[in-house]
Amino acid sequence: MTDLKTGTILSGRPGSGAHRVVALCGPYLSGKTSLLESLLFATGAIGRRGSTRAGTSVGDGSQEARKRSMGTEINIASADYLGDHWTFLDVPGSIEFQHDSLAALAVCDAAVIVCEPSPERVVALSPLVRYIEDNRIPHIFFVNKIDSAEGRVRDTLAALQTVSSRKLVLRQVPIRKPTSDGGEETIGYVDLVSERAYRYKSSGASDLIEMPAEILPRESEARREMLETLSEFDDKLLEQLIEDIAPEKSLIYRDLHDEFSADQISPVLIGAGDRENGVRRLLKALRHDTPFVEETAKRRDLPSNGVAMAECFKVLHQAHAGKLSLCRVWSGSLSEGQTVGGVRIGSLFRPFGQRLDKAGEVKAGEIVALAKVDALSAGQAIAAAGITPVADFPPAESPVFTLALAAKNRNDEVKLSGALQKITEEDPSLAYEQRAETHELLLKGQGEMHLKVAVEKLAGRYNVAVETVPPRVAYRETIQQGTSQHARYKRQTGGHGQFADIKIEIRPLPRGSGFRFVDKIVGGVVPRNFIPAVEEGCAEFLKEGPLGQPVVDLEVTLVDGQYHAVDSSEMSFKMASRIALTEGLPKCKPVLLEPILKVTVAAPSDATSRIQRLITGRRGQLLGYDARPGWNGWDEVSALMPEAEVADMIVEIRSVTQGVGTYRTEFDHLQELVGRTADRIVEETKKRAAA
Ligand SMILES: Nc1nc2c(ncn2[C@@H]2O[C@H](COP(=O)(O)OP(=O)(O)O)[C@@H](O)[C@H]2O)c(=O)[nH]1
Ligand SMILES: [Mg+2]
Repeated sequence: MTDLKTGTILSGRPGSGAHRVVALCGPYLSGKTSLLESLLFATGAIGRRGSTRAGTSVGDGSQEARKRSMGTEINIASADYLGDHWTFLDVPGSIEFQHDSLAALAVCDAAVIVCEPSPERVVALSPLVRYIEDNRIPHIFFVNKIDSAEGRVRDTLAALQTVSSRKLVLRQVPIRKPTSDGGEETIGYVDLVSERAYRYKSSGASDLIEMPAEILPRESEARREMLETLSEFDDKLLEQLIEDIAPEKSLIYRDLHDEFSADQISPVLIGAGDRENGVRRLLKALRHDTPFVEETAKRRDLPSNGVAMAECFKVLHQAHAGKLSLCRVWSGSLSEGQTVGGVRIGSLFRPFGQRLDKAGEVKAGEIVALAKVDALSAGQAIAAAGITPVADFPPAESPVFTLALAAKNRNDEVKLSGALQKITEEDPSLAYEQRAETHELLLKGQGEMHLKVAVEKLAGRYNVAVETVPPRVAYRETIQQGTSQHARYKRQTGGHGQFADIKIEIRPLPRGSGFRFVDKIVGGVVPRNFIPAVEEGCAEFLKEGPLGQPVVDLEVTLVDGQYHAVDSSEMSFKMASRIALTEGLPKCKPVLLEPILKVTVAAPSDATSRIQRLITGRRGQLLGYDARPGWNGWDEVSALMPEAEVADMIVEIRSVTQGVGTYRTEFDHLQELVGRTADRIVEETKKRAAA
């Protein structure tokens, strides 16, 4: 097929047997997995339409997903439709599992954004739409659940336009009918290009019906809008509209195709995914307008020269199959036993829900699971040059929620670290880290549910039971005044004894100074070789001060001392400095220091005042707010907040922003903490030390 505007030859043609990939994305519960089920049923890929509610759908088949009736991982299934091969990537909608959607979007030819028929819910789409636009991914909006829509489609359309910088083109208008209870229901639709009316059925293709007379004014208004938008990118159509010539359908279809694949417009379709309404209309739009693999490879700057090349977008670790690298083949083909870039390709599988179908060979455009290619992980490609990173693959989001983790059974610790390595390779937005300051193993991710599912995976798939607790804050302590302290360590046990005598001065230093040791010994009252031992003894003691925390920002000066020619040793001077600090520090008004973070919260502007209240309610000090750069209708609020108050803040931020608000932090300073909170922390630290 030739692109009529640019003259370039396009390889694929609907019906040519090409392999295309469509991502189904959108908010949690908008109906993506139900839509997948209908797409598979309508194309004959499955013989029975299951449901997510009953736990019988192809998607969401993992134990974690079934338990919640909610997607926690990408679902993959393929179907043949009118001579083409389609793979659908149904991704979790929850922002906490967003990494899988970004990975799916990286390898798709087009995205279907499944949304609720409600203007109020549109804001939840904004980060997703923005990501899709930034990456120039052609996308269709599918306004779902039209059966239960209360408002009008045009209101949802207007709301969608506020989060979309591409021109939206409504391709269908609903046919509505009054119900017995005084409301209205959608019984079908008019296709605005063909100007045909259809009546929905509870299953199967909609029936062609006569155009209802009362819909005509709305239909011609919506059609006019559609044509006007398309004409913004096509002068020929514009001329015809100006001269009042009715455009040929073929011209309208061509404009829809070209402007969609060039990511200039986004078509808007309507339907009800769980009952196949509008599903065939969606399939047809995809069939005509979805770019082919070569075009997508070109958009991504990936090779499409016929030489084998596949990009891994997700890793799965399975009990039987071992490591599976889910890939899209961008160019050439892959077959079992072939060597690509020095790496031997073992078994190949086509994923279908939870099933893996063995494949001998896969072609450009397909989604395939490569078994046991250890070195191939998400964001890497396998090609003639070996395994190399892909430049524009989405990086993992930084974590916003953390828990401390421990194996319930101490013997499981080795198993735990192996399992963590696997689940974080499957999901790079999950991370773990041993934190030296608090001696905790931290699991970090995108929210409470995200970590809960990770913990379930550890137990369910790797048989490692773990306990989680909120992570400890890395408190410090310091002193508020100085003192002089004398200490003598003397022991006489059998043979030769132990003797050391020192006099030190302790004084506070400004924040950020750490620990400083000064030696002011004159005349060799403490021999040179013992002085480092005094410093070491102090440093060791300062790891846990009178309040139970590491002591910082103080100076210890060794001013005087005595030694014994036989009994003194490094050991005895170390002991003397411990005694000096044990007795001296409590006289220096010790005080707790808590880490204060600079926090920047990003949220839609209508939530800004609620975000500010949330911050001040958590001992935060507001620094100001501003428009979020490049984000229409969003603000950024900045504040200084205690680390302890930030730990679970994401839960509240999400609840006041329909899930889309987010934040980032950086360490700012340590700040003195006194009063009841400080007393409680000291108390808890003591209890823990005693336990
Ligand atoms: N009324 C109605 N409900 C739907 C429709 N599509 C999905 N649902 C329901 O919405 C809920 C979420 O569906 P699901 O497909 O799991 O959503 P996902 O989170 O986007 O994958 C389920 O209870 C579905 O039965 C629809 O078109 N109409
Ligand atoms: Mg789902």
